[in-house]
Amino acid sequence: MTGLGELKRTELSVRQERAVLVGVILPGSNADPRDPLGELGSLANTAGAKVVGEVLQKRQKPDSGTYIGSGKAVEIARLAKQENADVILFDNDLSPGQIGGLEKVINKEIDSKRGEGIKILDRSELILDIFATRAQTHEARLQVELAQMEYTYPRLARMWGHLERIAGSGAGMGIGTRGPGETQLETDRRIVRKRISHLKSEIVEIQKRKTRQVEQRTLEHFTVCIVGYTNAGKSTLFNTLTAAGTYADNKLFATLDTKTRAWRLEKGTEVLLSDTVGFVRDLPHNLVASFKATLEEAVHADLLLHVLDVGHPHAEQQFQSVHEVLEDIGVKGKPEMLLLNKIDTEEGEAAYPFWRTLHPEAIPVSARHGKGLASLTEAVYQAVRGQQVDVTLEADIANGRLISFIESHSRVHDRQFTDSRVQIKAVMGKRTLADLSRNEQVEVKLVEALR
Ligand SMILES: Nc1nc2c(ncn2[C@@H]2O[C@H](COP(=O)(O)OP(=O)(O)OP(=O)(O)O)[C@@H](O)[C@H]2O)c(=O)[nH]1
Ligand SMILES: [Mg+2]
Repeated sequence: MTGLGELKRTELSVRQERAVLVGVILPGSNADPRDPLGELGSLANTAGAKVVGEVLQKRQKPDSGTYIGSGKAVEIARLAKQENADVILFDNDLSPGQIGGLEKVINKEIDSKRGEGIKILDRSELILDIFATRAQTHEARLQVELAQMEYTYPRLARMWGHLERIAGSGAGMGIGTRGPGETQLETDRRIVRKRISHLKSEIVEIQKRKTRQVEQRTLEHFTVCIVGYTNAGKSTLFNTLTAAGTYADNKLFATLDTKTRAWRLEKGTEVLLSDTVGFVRDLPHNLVASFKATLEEAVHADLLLHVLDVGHPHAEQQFQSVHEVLEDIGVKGKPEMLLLNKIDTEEGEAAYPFWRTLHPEAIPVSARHGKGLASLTEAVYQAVRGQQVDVTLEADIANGRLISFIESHSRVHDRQFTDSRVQIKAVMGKRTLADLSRNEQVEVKLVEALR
């Protein structure tokens, strides 16, 4: 992947750079009116950039050539020059044509002698760039690459178009007069198309395998999935509950791949707990599609734990965005517990009573300090308990494997021994019981099932 790989890295990634943020507020915009560029700023920091300036513009509708209008673009250019910025980040999604228009106006104004000129990225490209650096599993990497290629392809094509005109000028475009550059462009385009179709088929294979895995797990266990807006504290909660040591960091999108671990509620009652990627408003469309797979745990879960950073100034919007994304990926009407997180902070402490009046069942917690986790565990236990049965099993004493299976998969409250038999009274999950009854090698007698 010669030419393309380089283009991607040099043109479309954000590192330790100086960034100017730009937002255009249209009627009905989703941005927070009190702090319209706040989230873009967090995203920029997450990508490693330093914000050195901000420009806001209210418009009735986007300018077709430059989105923001060329007068305002000149203003952005002056600010960027004054602040010695490397990159301009737009909160709005731009068409390839608009990026081209902006580059022209801005770089002309800056009178760039720095070769390439200043980079311009939109919000989706920024999110994709962050995803690209955070992706940890093979699957996540493939998914991000695909989304990036699909989103970016028209833009690359535009760059190529530009080069093509240079290659073509003066030389004519007839057969036999192709410049060497042009051949390279055609090769690159073919590589992109081939790569996209290769990525798609590999992802389909991985997803099939994964769906089978998740379905299998769901059959055997009660599954609980943590969801929530990015940076809400999902991984911290996951770690505290399972002591698994997942990466938690004060950066957006610290977790990109779903992690699943056993979470022991009390002896004999264990559920599978999954941590997921953070949600964000206006997720790039390609990403919603490709991340549906990493959210498969949420699709199949018996219960969702929705973690909310309750003291966050945009908590309400984040709460809503999470439900929108869930709906996008086809999760509707699933049992959900709302966790009001970060109540140890001043903001959290001030905000959670308000949320409790709106959602009386919500559980205030501090994932970081382990507060409220006993109530959470109890509530989840009750949810699982609704799916459990009281049983009396009878088995041969000599069948040690079976007995230890029963003891490790249930809560035994009584044992009676008679000659060569043992009678066990226990509480266990319906699924475990179903498994036991189905297994022909198991000499188990179901004496009674109370529920
Ligand atoms: N004060 C306080 N901080 C918390 C609490 N829970 C999480 N945090 C902090 O919030 C930041 C984000 O936590 P994570 O657990 O990484 O959040 P996440 O929801 O997994 O984020 P993504 O994976 O990026 O979507 C970290 O700095 C945590 O230490 C809490 O209960 N109280
Ligand atoms: Mg996380």
